[in-house]
Amino acid sequence: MKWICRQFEFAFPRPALLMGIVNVTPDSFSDGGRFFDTAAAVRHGLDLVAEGADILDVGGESTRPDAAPVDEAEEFRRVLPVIERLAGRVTIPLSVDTQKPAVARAALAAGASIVNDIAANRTDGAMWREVAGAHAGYVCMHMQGTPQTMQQAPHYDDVVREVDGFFTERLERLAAAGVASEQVALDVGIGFGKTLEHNLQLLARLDSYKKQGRPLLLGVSRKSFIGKLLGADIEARLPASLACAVWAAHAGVRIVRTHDVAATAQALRMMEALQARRH
Ligand code: YH5
Repeated sequence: MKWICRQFEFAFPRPALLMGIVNVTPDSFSDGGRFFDTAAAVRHGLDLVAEGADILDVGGESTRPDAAPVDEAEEFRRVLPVIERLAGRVTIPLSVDTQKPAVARAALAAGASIVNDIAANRTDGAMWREVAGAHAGYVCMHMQGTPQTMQQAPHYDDVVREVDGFFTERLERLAAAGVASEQVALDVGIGFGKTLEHNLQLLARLDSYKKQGRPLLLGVSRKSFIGKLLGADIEARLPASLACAVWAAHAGVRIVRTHDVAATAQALRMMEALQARRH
């Protein structure tokens, strides 16, 4: 199985890929200037590469439940300078975490190779045309509702089956839009329109998605469901985040999205050393 992201090509099986999270958020120190948040995000991205990241995921829009949407001009100002600067300084693929086709297009022009679409384009084909035209990688993530409404009353009859049906339908629509299946990674979207129980069921049954024949990406790092299950504050969720990463990679997840690249790499490399010795 291959994942093609423009000039980059990942061939599986291989050790799980680490996608390091680079959030570009307003700088609380500067008086309206944009310099410091750009510089801090770039520095953080370089640190994550030194920790062993295989991909950097750059995002300018908070997608936490209830977060206000960021307008397009603001998202451009946050994300583009960071992608431009990182593209000139790292050799690994850059991903842009955006729901907006215009932001994706500009990020691809600035050197990004992957579009991480948490909305998976529920509205129209514009995002998919950008991905098809650039031969970019595409992360197709499941979300019920929108970031503003998704946690109000998530409901599924069978969350594992419904997410599987979503993947099947989206892979068909993507193909029709000119996005080859080899460009696509799938993501169940932990925390996006899911209760604690839904998140746990998805994690418990990750092996259900192997038959889709596409690499699975998973983002659990520091998420609220860990706090709900275990009562841990956000800064104390690393141990459970690592447990989920190891569990997921053992179940076949190929790309782990994380804030904590070095710690996650250590946990995954240990699991993989043991996995390689099973017979
Ligand atoms: C994801 O799962 N998640 S942004 C709240 C937290 C901690 C972390 C309350 N983008 C994903 O990371 N893209 C995000 O603590 C993503 N998969 C993909 N593909 C949310 C996030 C977070 C939210």
